[in-house]
Amino acid sequence: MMRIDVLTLFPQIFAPMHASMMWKAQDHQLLDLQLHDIRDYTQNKHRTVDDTPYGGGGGMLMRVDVVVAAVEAVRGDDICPVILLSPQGRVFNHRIAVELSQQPRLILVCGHYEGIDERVRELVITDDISIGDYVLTGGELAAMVLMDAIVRQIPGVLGAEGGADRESHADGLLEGAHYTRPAEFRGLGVPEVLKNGNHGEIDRWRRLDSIRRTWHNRPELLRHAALTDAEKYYLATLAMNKK
Ligand code: 4G3
Repeated sequence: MMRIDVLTLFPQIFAPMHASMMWKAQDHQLLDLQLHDIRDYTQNKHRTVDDTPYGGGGGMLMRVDVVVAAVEAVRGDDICPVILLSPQGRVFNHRIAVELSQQPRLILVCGHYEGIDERVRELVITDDISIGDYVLTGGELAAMVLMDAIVRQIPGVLGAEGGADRESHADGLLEGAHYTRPAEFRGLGVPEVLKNGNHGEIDRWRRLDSIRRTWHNRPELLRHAALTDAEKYYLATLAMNKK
């Protein structure tokens, strides 16, 4: 069973983690999710967690003494990744999700205000991760994005929709088009190849459609994709036709 500890000033924001796939993972004892209120680790009577930055410039920063006390109390003597969600981190992706899903324990630290005293990183943070190039009011939504992507990689969490290895990004490409009934809707049909039952042909069509979509939406991903000669030829025809 994987354990995830989340340190936050707003444990209430994590209510969605008690529903859906995240709930199933906990109910099936594949995940032990523990929420911790950082404010419980303050020493002063006003329970202050933030202060003004040295050098001025406005805004508030999370205090090093409070955050380090919280992390150390939660971590105990364990050695495990302690991840800060921040816009300054390395950008999260599928590969990082798979790697982190193999850890027995993770600690996620959610910052608030304009950031966090740099000494928190020096003392207790092992990994600084961002979910993308934008700023949020806190790390909580980023932590939930991380947890969802990580937990769905744990064997047994996904049901029939499982096989997390044949989905978008698993092979470095985007997924192509999918269709279900009805066979015709507002004059739009379904590609004939998907209805003829020839699974070799279907697999080849899906692979090319995956390449087509990646070319249109995320061409930079194709630089690292392993393509056969036939697939490279198809890509070259896309590049010529601009279709
Ligand atoms: C730490 C994460 C936390 C430092 C957090 C701001 C965006 C992301 C915060 C800091 C965040 C992200 C809280 N905003 N892109 N805000 O993953 O400067």
